[in-house]
Amino acid sequence: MKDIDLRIYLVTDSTLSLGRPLEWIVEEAVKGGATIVQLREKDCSTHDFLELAIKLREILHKYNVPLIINDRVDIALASDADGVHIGQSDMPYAVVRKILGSDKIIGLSVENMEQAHEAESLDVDYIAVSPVFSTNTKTDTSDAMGLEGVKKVASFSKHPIVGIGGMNKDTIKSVIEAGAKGVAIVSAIVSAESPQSATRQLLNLIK
Ligand code: TZP
Ligand code: MG
Repeated sequence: MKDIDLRIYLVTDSTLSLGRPLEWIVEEAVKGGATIVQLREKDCSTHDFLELAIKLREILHKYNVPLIINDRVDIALASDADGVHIGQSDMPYAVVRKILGSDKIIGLSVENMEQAHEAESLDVDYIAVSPVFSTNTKTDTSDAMGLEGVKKVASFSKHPIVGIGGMNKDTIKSVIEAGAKGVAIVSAIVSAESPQSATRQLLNLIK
């Protein structure tokens, strides 16, 4: 098993960055203690997505923080990112693993108990319980799994768990107490006035 620090897992969203450059948001968050970063841009051309991935990889490697690419295996390969995060309707895990090889990180979102059980047969590096709480950031989700969902999955899963959806200063401690190794956060960092101090505060809550 790879040793990945999942504690504060920043997930990007340019549309929520209040006009500030993504590179700045990411570097600030990392200075505040973000432990892993996922580039997740839904309205971005392939050209711009790759350019961003290459820029972020450069920044993150200075800090020794892994870069994960949402969905796009081709972008991950082209930017030499550290891994890919896939959802249930993306390229299947086995195919992604075959393309990326054993050293890269692959994370998988699970949206219900059945999917969490299915993930037991896969060598994914972590699973994301998605969403833990409903959130305005992503509204086309399955029903929220809640803290009970995190607890249940943690009770049988061999995989490290991150919680995603509604992760903020009021919720993250309980998600970690429910058995998650980390929390994947969009708006509470990306839209914060100071992404650096927001991240530092969040990390302190679960240290
Ligand atoms: N997947 C499930 S919920 C979500 C994603 C990408 C968005 C989480 O955003 P926020 O702002 O941290 O609730
Ligand atoms: Mg996806």
